[in-house]
Amino acid sequence: LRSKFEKELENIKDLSELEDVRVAYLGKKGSVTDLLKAMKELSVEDKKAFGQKVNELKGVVAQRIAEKTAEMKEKEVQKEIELMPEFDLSLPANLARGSYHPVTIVQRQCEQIFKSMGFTVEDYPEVVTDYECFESVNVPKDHPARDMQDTYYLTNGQLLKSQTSAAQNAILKKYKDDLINNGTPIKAIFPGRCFRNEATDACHENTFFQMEGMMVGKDISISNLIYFMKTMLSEVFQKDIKVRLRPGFFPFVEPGFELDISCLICGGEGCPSCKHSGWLELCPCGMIHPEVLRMGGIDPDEYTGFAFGLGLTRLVMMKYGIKDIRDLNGGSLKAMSQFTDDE
Ligand code: FA5
Repeated sequence: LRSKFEKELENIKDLSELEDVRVAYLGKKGSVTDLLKAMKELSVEDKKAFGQKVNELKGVVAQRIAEKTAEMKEKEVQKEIELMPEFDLSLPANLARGSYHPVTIVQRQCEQIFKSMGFTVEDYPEVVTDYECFESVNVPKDHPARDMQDTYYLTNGQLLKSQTSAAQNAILKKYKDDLINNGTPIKAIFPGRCFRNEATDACHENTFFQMEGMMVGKDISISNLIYFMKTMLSEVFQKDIKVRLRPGFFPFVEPGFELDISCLICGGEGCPSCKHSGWLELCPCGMIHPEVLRMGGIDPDEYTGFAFGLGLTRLVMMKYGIKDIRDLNGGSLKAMSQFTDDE
């Protein structure tokens, strides 16, 4: 049987023939298996000697098949290599590289700026509850301020985050113990994508990015807020930017402000990008409302803080002179590849 097997093995041309041979010898009805089955007819003494021989044979057959399999596979690879066209190593390589989206570039710059001032960078889901997005930031159900943002509600009762303020409550709760027990001020930024059912125009999209920031501690005041806003803007633009601060209403801050920047597309003359006003609403902000602190587990009689909600996508428009915000979601790889992160 062994020599018959060796002969058959020699004549094999490919892996499927090899598999046939394996089945013919080692399969359920294979010759070697048959020999093992026949053992039950033998006397106890014969069984021992015969069994040993058959098992040896089985081992050899299995090993030879494994060797042959490796040999055949190697041959197939060699054949494929021979069939391949020759490589021309002198051909120029395709050096086209992907690029970051300008929002990513500016978001990372902002993160670096705030990290260097001791802020942590937080991530937060895009699908949130009504409590996170509204109630926990002092916008109860039926509050008229809900009309300020046309929100996309999901059928399961959750919603697409319409503002990064949705993370305020969770972040206050995350760091409050460190504030209360160790006196470590809360300093966090949380960039994120927001969704609103807006009629779109040159400065409004239904999907856009904001970057929220918060600082809470003892004696935090409006001057801290103004300092961080100014530093961030001068670092991002690398030049002095004309800004104006005017009163603004948001239920989660008191007092609240609108921080506008002079439109860099038209130099403040008025154009579609700034709705012809010369100014662009960029970063509403204010002192965190006592109720918001309380809902975050922080005593407003002991601690104060500021919060801001930077319009990150609008900041990108201004930084790169992009006239229409919709171009940033247009999906043109060619347009987006102009921006590099070393600017
Ligand atoms: C808010 O979303 C507040 N949560 C911001 C805030 C946070 C205030 C903390 C106070 C304290 P508002 O809806 O104005 O506010 O949006 C903030 C900024 O996001 C705007 O100034 C603007 O720059 C940007 N923004 C708002 N809506 C759009 C939109 N549809 N398309 C592009 N950018 C937008």
